[in-house]
Amino acid sequence: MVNEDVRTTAEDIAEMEIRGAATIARAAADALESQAEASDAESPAAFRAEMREAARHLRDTRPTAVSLPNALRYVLRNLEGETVRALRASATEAAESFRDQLERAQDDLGEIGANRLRDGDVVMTHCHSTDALACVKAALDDGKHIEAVVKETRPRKQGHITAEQLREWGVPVTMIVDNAGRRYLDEVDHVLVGADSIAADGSVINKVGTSMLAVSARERGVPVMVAAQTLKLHPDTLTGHTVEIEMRDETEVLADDDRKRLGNPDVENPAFDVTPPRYVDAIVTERGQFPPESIVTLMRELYGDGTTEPWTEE
Ligand code: RI2
Repeated sequence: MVNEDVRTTAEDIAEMEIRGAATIARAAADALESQAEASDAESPAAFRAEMREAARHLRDTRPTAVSLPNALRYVLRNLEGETVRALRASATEAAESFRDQLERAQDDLGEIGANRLRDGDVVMTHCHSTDALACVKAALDDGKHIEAVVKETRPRKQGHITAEQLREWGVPVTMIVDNAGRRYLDEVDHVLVGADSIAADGSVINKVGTSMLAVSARERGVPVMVAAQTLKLHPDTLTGHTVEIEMRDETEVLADDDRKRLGNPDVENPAFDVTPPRYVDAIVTERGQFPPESIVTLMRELYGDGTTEPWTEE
């Protein structure tokens, strides 16, 4: 029942060929659209069941970035119609409007984040976040000179993607290993990171290593700015749930041969960690900038009724 595009997208998300919370969300909406378009369901009920199954398949890939279930929820909730044809059209429309909102949100967020960056500022980045880089891009478009210290971000080295993008925009980049982060904090004006999920208490769930960087930044007096569209707000945390931290394959940390040579130590590979709100200065969204402790008001406004799981079987 699950269409080939959905399978491929799910695999690509799991393997991180498609990565980054916003990009994952967009790919998930595209995949549901393609499921709808290819569907040969003979009744509205069968069509809806197919869409739910496709959503579950996508949902099961990576557990931490809430943009994925938020995207699936958006498309499934906007399915409307009494015929398969009408339902199919509503899926396409929902996916299109989701993509539009996503793009607009990132642009608006970038403008707001850019207001925090002054001409000549140096930012330190961790991992690769399109939301965070949207702030740098908007500052560059405003004519500001921005430089960057880019942490490589082990184990997947997503800092390389950040460095490449910044260099394309002409930003001077200094690449450092993660362990050099504290040393270089004296030379930067902002720590600028993205988020995979934001909890109701303002905790930021982002690439593992973010919390260590934020604690050091607080100690050094460097402000920590988190760029995160409202799609990253995690509605389940309004009702006391915690955000599941993805544990990835151990070979990302230590290749099998090396592990054997070291006497087969245990290896753990959490992809994300939790930065408590007291180490974060501002969460920048497309709806404005918020101190982390007050993000819950926005979350209630946008996702107050949002913990339903429309992909579960009826
Ligand atoms: P945007 C990434 O996770 C990083 O943790 C990054 O900060 C976050 O997604 C947000 O990315 P991964 O998918 O949505 O590389 O801002 O594990 O692009």
